[in-house]
Amino acid sequence: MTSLSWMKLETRTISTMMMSSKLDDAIRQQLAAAQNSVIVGHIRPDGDAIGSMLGLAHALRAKGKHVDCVLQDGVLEKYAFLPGAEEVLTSVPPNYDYLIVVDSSDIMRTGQVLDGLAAPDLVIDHHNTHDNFGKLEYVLPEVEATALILADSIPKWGLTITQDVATCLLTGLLSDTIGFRTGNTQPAALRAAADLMEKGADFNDVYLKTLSDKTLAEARYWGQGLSNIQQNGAILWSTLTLHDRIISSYQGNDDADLVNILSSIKGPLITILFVEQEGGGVKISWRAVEGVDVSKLAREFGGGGHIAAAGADVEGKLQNIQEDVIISAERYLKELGSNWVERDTND
Ligand SMILES: [Mn+2]
Repeated sequence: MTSLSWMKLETRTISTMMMSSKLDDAIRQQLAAAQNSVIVGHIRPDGDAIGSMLGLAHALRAKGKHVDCVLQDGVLEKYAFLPGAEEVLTSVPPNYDYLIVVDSSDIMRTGQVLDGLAAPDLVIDHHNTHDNFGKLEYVLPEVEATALILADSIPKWGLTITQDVATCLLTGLLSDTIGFRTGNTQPAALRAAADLMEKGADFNDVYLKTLSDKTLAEARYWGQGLSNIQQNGAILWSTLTLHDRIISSYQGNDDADLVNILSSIKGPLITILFVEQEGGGVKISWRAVEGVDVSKLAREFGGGGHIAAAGADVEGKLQNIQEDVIISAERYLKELGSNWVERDTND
């Protein structure tokens, strides 16, 4: 395990170094020239997508720029407290001169809002399954959150971290690290959070609203998901059906972060959550312990993400998809198991 953590640190150092100052210069010039930007985040937006999008928007607006923010699914009620959340659009307005996409591993993650448009001018992301789709790509797969990349880069790009920027970026950072709980959390993330506090972000308020506060409907929806838990060997999974959503009066089409509760259950190597979607299809989330790479499994089903946390949207019937996904996880663990044995023998 020690060697794994060391490798992670190495990768991050190398990828950060590879992010050349030439690229930062190009972005600074382009942002300075742009007058009317659009920033797009991903479908079923989480705190990092919303916080990164709004944070960058506030930084550009502070320079007198016009910026529109676009999320196909809009902003969840829990993030309505963020400055600028009320102005988020659900489609791209005409006549923009600069298009930015944040926190999206591929163009499909943005939904249909970019259909028929030219490639984005700038893509900022941190997923290790990232597929390039922008004219400029600013991708650091080992950084904990897109918001953390921005906290680092906004000053380099000639912009200022105002109080509004700080509040939005801290939300993204706390959301993706689940309050600095994820295995990839590095000291720089904690330092960045301290800096954002000093720029005026209210840590306690952001923490409670992003990670702690629950509505009654969310609690009931969790209850459904918790009673649907199943386990087979090292794999634990649960399901949220459309029926679960209706009887708990939950309005979202996501898992209300139930996956974070499931992945806090000790024992399994892989945790999977299936969320049935309207019109057929299933949203799948994978979580893994250190040493297990679930982004590979998500890739098999057309999705992607991080080594320890990944997702996919799959068309088809819940039951069939569930069987296929669990079989694939079992097969992967079997392969991994034999590799571990081989490695031990070689050592
Ligand atoms: Mn993210």
